[in-house]
Amino acid sequence: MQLEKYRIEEHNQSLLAAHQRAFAYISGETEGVDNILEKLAAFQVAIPSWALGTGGTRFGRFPAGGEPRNLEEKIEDIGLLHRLNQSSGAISLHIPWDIPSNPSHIKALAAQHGLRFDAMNSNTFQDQPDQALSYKFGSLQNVDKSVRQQAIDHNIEVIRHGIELGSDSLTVWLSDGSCFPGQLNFRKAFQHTLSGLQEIYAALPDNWKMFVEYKAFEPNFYSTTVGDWGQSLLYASKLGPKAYTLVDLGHHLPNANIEQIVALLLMEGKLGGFHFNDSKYGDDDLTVGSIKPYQLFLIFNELVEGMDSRGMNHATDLGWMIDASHNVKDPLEDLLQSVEAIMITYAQALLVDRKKLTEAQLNSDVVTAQEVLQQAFRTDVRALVAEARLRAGGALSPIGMYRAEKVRENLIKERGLKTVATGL
Ligand code: PSV
Ligand code: MN
Ligand code: MN
Repeated sequence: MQLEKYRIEEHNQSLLAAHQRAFAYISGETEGVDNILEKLAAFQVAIPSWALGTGGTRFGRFPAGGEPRNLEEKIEDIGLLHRLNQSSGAISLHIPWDIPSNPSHIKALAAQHGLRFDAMNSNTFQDQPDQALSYKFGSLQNVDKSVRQQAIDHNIEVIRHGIELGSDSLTVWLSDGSCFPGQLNFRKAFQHTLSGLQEIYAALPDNWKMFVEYKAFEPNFYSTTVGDWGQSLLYASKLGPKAYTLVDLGHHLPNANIEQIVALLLMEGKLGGFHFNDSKYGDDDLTVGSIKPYQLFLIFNELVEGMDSRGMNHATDLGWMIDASHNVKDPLEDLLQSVEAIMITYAQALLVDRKKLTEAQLNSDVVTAQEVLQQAFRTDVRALVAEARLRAGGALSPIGMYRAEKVRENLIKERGLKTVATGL
């Protein structure tokens, strides 16, 4: 399915007058609009290869058809998203769900769509059909040395695939842990995991980073061996300068102050990347910004402040990825909504009057501090985000255009109604 340039232009023409009115208003109210537009245009959010099919948990999956049947088609789908929003210029692969059998062809195809390869993800949380040993009782933490070795070898193989594709980071998420008290020795589980990570770390090329993703619970419900940011930071600190903590928004205990975690990890130079999603209860993996948009804003506020204070480049110095997937929406529309929510929130965080906020903090003026934050959060920045997209060649209304062009219907025609993409 192709989205021709002229079709995007026609679509934009039909919405241009209304957009220009809204943009004229917000740009009149905002200082440094060009700078904000440049930052928005540079900001790219990676799409995981496993989010392109209708998601499912361990419960039902209700695919609506036209799902990508292989990695090539996944790249085409992300290419479509990127064409519409100009902000999804990267793909993140999960191995072995998406093994690139012909890496140079895959790399070239991605480049044709303007996509680069973001972090590679290993998978030692499921047993694969041809796998010698089981991860039932964990992978890197396992009491059996040969299981640990199998998990180490897999991660090194993932790095190898990543090198071929031009990726420069590895995300390690381990489901290791225990379901019952007494099942494992916490200290030994930590030490085994650390020494496994050390071997994987040793296989990283010089320019690579390793992201250690934490998660409070699930699938283990008593303990998790990389359970929170403290444990992740402990591993990352012991591993060395190429290792960082990765924050997945859904991986905290309820009501955790994620923005404070972000601020401190940035301060320590140990924040590596992000998995965006939203949740009400646990690791719900719902559309970004659909449940707690103010929390997302407070997180972005810390990101902007912390990155600026360290002279970091917002677009390139951290890994940004969506990690969301569920079973009621068209996955491509869902991803467009998630990316839009991220861009809107980023724009709002760029609007925060930092000088005034610092003054309010120094005067312990709590009311003004709150006013400053909420002034930015309550500003309708959608025309700024749309203008950045327009200038980059994207569609003024990505979802509007997706529907008008009947993308899903066309994908069903091309690929069939009964296709199921790999993933959870
Ligand atoms: C685990 O819940 C996780 O967040 C990890 O990032 C996995 O790689 C991903 O989800 C798989 O869906
Ligand atoms: Mn994740
Ligand atoms: Mn998760």
